[in-house]
Amino acid sequence: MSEIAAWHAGEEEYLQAVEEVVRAVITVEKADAQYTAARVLRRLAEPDRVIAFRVEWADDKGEIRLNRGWRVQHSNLMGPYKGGLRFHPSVTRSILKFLAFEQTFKNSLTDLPLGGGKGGSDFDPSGHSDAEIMRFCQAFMGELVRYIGPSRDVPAGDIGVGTREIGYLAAAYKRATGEAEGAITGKALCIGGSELRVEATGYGLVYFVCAMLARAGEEIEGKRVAISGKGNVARHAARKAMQLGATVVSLSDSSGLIAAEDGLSVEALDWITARADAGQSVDTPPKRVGFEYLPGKKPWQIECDIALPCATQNELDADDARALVEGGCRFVAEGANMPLTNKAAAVLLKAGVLHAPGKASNAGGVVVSALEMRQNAAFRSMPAEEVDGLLRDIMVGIHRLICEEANRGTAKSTAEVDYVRGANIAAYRRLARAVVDHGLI
Ligand code: NDP
Ligand code: 2IT
Repeated sequence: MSEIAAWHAGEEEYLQAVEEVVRAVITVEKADAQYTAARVLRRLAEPDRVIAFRVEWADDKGEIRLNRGWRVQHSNLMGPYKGGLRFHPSVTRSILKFLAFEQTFKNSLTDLPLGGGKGGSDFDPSGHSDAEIMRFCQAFMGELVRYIGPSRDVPAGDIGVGTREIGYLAAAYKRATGEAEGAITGKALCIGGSELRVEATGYGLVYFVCAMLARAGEEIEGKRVAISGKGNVARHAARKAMQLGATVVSLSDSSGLIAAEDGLSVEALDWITARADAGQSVDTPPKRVGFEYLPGKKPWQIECDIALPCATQNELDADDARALVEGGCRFVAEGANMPLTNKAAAVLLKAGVLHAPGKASNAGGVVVSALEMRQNAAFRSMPAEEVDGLLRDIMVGIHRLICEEANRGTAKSTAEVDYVRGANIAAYRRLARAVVDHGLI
């Protein structure tokens, strides 16, 4: 780690993500002469390349604005670079490097032919007109286009990049290349998107949780589920959990907590969705929707059986983890990427709370992105039921793979799976094999 820390000095999020993997897999690498000789971990800790560029665009008054853009192409060992684009003022090179690194491990768990990448900008879409967002997307793609393509690098959405932004980005790609094929996923259905891509991450997260519960001899019906965030992932996780009979006790956003001790209603979720889609705040709910908005608060003090952090990195710290344990929470599955600090993860492990890392439990989004690529390449679209069935099977398959890995060579009881360790080792084994098979790249 010391050489890695020196090479990536000051990039805290990146080092945090790499350290978690190194801690889990170092003994596996050291036990294998081929992997040790190939320096697999050291090589995986260096992205293939980090592309940085200036994005200039004009606002509605004609004034020139500048933002920074990046694409981190982490690894194409398993297939084209694949991963989302994030537009948020907090975006830095370190954050995109950690996300690209995680994506490489996540994508290898899916067993689909996908490498790992991530990109984005420090542009903040909130408060901008539609026309400004479109001009920004056109300018961003004006640079990105030279680095991507269907068998090279296929971006998608993430925080601040949804179906609207993907449409503008896809159009700019078409205009610049003259190619109509899909070099970006998350497109609206009418322009070559897939059924259920919007819902995929949240639904896949709940399918993964159902597999965790089934292994422990339990089911989701009747469970209390605390969720953070009110974006794409959070809302669809809430929707699926409610459909399956769970009580969703919270959502949240960057300003506060949506608390519903007796359970969020479908009407409340619809209201939140409509407000969020219109860029309006949810801090003054009408009485009929039946939830409270508590500024500055987080969901983890509310008693729950299952916690699903679905907002952003490091949103859940050691104190929050202790509050969850005290409130009776027994399952945590990450919808966001790296939402737990390392200390929070240690608290859960010590307390015996089953904790699924995002690289496993939030893989549903990239899985349906891969199905979108498959449909684009085949000039054929799949019905929603077929996509849903494949999504469910792949999430259950990732769960099975991790449990097999976590229990390899141990006599642990079925309830005691270390999902973090299992996911990291299972992903590492696939990547290590590919590193060795490629020789020097
Ligand atoms: P959205 O932009 O739709 O929603 C993001 C949500 O997180 C919003 O509620 C936002 O609050 C909140 N949030 C963002 N940044 C912060 C912050 N710094 N502090 C507190 N809250 C914050 O994004 P997604 O739902 O798509 O993404 C959420 C998480 O899921 C991210 O970690 C992303 O990487 C991960 N993910 C997304 C996938 C996808 O397919 N979209 C796939 C796999 C993982 P506010 O409403 O106030 O802006
Ligand atoms: O973090 C993620 O997995 C995503 N934002 C989705 C990536 C994708 O290519 O669909």
